[in-house]
Amino acid sequence: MTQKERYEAAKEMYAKLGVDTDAAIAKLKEIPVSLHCWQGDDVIGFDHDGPLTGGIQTTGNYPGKAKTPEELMQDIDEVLALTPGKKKLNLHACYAIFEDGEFVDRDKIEPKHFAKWVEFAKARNMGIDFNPTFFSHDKVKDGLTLSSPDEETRRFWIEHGKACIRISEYFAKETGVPCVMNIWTGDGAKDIPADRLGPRERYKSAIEEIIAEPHDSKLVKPCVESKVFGIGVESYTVGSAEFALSFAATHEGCLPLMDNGHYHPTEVVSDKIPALLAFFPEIALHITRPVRWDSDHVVLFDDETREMAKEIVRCGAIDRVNMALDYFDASINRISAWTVGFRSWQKALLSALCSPDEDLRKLQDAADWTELMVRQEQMKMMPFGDVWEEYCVQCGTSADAWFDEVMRYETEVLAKRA
Ligand code: RNT
Ligand code: ZN
Repeated sequence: MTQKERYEAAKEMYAKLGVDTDAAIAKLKEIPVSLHCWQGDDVIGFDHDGPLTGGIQTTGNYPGKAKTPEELMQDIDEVLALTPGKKKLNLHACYAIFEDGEFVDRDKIEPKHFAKWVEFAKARNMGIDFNPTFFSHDKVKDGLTLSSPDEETRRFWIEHGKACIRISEYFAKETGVPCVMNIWTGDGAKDIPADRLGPRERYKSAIEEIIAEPHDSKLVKPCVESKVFGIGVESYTVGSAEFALSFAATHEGCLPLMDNGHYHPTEVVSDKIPALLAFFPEIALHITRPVRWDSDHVVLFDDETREMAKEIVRCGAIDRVNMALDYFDASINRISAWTVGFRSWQKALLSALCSPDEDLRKLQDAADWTELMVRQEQMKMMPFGDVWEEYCVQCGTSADAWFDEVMRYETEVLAKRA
């Protein structure tokens, strides 16, 4: 059978269950997913020489990581060519591009330091999402930034956040696509604190100052990302789940951002998505793969990834959930890591779009849990691979031949890097 014949056969099987695979494919082509630039260089950026800090860690030293803006852009282009689907570009402030000999600290960065990224994104028809970088910097004092008791430290980071609001608005105006600006800090304590409220009160008013920076709320969507703990920050996290959720709930225009690596291991973000959708007009996600902790392994087409996509789709919330990838593996070929992760989320979305949700919901409402179980199990055996292949072909990529290209790129480009 040819690929087309296999797709036609699959389409017919799905149609018998009331699923229109052509419509699912067409829909997925419109869903923007934010591709994080930081898989390409192990979350380093271009504005400092020091190590990655803030309680996050990359492990591994696979050769060929991008060390300059040109290399990173070249690598992103490679990933764009290898992945189907609509993308936004997700940048961190530490990826500012300075002129030769120029250095501007994070409290003073300006839109012009991201002009090259705007040019890059526009030429590829992508919107841009943004993140102030509250880590890997010598102004992180005793593990704290926005919640620091030291006035000068806090001020520096508030100014950084405000500068990032201005840059986010610039991105939105230039690209014509709203910019999601995510605030995450690794602020916390390694050991048992004496004061858990003080840092949270300072964090709260600092974020309030940042989002008070004048901006058009249709163009800039500030988010707060929570976390349970970080490496070296095991006992106390200022921006905990309750803190971030309460902040977003009480501040108009501020979105809660859930990273599925940031909860206790038995909690699942798939269940939290509909809980938040009952209250927030929009939410944001960082899609990752936690292995025992917030390890940021490459996203796979695994059960929880699929479950998260299912919730977004069956809640009818595709337009209300801002989806971004967030993982960084330095132990394998980074282009392959990036590609596998992006493709996995695409697969999860496509498979969610190929589910007979209305029928399944009716079974639940009729309390027919017997048939519901049978139908849900039946869906797992459907010829989804043929639908996926058709989607890839329609998007001008291949379902599995992409890896040969990664290997060519490794030999001809990555291996030649210093
Ligand atoms: C860290 C958070 C945060 C970062 C990125 C680089 O635990 O997940 O989102 O991974 O901003
Ligand atoms: Zn995250």
